[in-house]
Amino acid sequence: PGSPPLSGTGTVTVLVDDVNDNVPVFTSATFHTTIPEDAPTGTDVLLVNSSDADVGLNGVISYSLTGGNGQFSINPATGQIITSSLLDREARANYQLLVVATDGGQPLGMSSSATVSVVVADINDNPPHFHHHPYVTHIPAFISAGGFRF
Ligand SMILES: [Ca+2]
Ligand SMILES: [Ca+2]
Ligand SMILES: [Ca+2]
Repeated sequence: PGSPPLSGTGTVTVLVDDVNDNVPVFTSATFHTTIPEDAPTGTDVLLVNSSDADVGLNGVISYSLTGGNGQFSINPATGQIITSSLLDREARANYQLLVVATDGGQPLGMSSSATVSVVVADINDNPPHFHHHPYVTHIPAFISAGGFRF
């Protein structure tokens, strides 16, 4: 004879501190896009996307952009690349941008990068011009102003 064993159920919650062990991952290592040379300043060029498996700040991504000669800028929070000035295909027809995604890990975030190749598409914005001017007009010097009659 003995007392029955006591049993019961309970819930134990284990809190796991997240460690910043995941680097932001872009959906692609390289992106390609085309934009017409007459695009106004502020035109959407491309939305780059990356994800980070960590939680909290360790998974919050901010974007920065280099290259592109100051012609492009990126929204640090969304990854949206826009034009920041007017383009001219006759001056430069393509750009290679480097986008870096950095998470908010402390003390140092982890980062990864992707390249964005931008082709500037031609718009017919230059009228044909003559290399030589075949028509040379002489206006006789003796005709005074107001001397023409139409
Ligand atoms: Ca991370
Ligand atoms: Ca042009
Ligand atoms: Ca053109």
